[in-house]
Amino acid sequence: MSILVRGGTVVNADRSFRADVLCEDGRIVAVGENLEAPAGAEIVDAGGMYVMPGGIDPHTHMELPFMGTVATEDFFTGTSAGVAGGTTMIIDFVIPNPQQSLLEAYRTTMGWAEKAAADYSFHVAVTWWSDKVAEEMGVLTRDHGVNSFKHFMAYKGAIMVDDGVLLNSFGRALDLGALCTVHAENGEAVFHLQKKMLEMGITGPEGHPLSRPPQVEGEAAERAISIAGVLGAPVYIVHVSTEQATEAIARARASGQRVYGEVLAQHLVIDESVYRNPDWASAAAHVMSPPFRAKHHQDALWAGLVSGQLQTTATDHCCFCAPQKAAGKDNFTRIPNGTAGIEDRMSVLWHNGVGSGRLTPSEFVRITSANCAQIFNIYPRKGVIQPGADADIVVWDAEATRTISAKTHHQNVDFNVFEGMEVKGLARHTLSRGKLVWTDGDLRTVRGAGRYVDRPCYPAPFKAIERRNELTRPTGVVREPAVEVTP
Ligand code: URQ
Ligand code: ZN
Ligand code: ZN
Repeated sequence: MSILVRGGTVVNADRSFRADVLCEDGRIVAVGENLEAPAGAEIVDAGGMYVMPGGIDPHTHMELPFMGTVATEDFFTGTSAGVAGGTTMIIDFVIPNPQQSLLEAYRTTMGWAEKAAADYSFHVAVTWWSDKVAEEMGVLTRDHGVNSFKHFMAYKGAIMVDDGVLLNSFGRALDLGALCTVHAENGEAVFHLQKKMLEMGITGPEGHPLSRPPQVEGEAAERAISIAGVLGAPVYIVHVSTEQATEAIARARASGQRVYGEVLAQHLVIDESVYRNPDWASAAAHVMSPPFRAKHHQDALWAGLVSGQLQTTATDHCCFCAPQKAAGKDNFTRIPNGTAGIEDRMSVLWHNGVGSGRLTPSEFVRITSANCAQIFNIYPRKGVIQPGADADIVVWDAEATRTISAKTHHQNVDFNVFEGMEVKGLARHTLSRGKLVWTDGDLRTVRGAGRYVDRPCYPAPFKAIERRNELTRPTGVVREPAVEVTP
């Protein structure tokens, strides 16, 4: 089955150039000018449009059981909404209950994901520690293509882990050549402030940001970076929402530490005023963690993306409808945390990034696809338009506009945090492994067509081997143990 994407401008992370793209059996087989269409090939007219690698969203939670309920978006509807917006792969999460086998949770979540319409992979969360957890991390990396492990420093009493677990898990991941990712909020501080808000009679959604001030994220980001630094382990901070965390990442990177930062499309354009909306349901619909912030944090996040201090964008797509959010009607701490974004991330970033002059089209590809593929070790299979890559392609119409609304989105949720935003730039056609799954507003996804994407562990350079040898000079000065980085 051949498909020829003709007449467009290919945009990769490194350059843009006029070329046709020929795909066969799910892969890109040729990129060049005036390509011949094989007999029977399907033709996609990309004239006057960009042809980019499909977006990769490294942070979603399809059908997540959380806070006493289950997210309404499942792997089929969520990946379908994704391709409608130009995203062709997700990295979702396996989140074991504390004391639950990681492998058992992995198998259960893999079962849910069989219905996916586009490709997917999983970060596996370490929510407790034992020799068994360490052993299963090894099995997951060796036999199941997992190269990233997630850690929640928030959600006390549920999935929060302490510094001891971080040290054990980061160290184990380093030995395995896997990357650790972190939800960086000080969960003890959140718990303390939540109690304080309720004691003060603040029970509405406005209490949510008050119980998670920016310092709560800044401190946790610093701590996660320090712990990783002690071990010489790389670390990836998810949903960075504050100036403080952005600066912590920038300082660490400037010192040569391998730290990555991820930004949600939502945090770039929505601010904390949403929590003061007199409409309770609307304010509650915006309850997610970390919360939306004062506008000046958005400037820091954009600066982080433009400067390269922050590398990826995501959505933390985690959907709860009004009746579910209403569980917190009298107590904001019971509002299920999460918002949607997978269908709108690419348009929101194009409109506010490229449309505003902050980003070039190539930089847009970097932060929506290529950087994620490289960090999670699936490049150049994903994240680039070149022969041999999977034919995950979005034909991007930079001149078309649309108004975002829950009334028209394909996401299985009754609220859209970007409601009413007019955006310029949208996915005109989307190919998932060479199949046209979205074209001119027609969604053609097939349940179960998505495939699990193995992500191999990293080579040695991530392993900083610290030699413990006390070196003394005649002056008796003890030098720092030499740190050897394997070639
Ligand atoms: O914290 C997360 O990333 C999950 C539980 C989704 N919810 C949220 O508010 N971000
Ligand atoms: Zn999180
Ligand atoms: Zn999340």
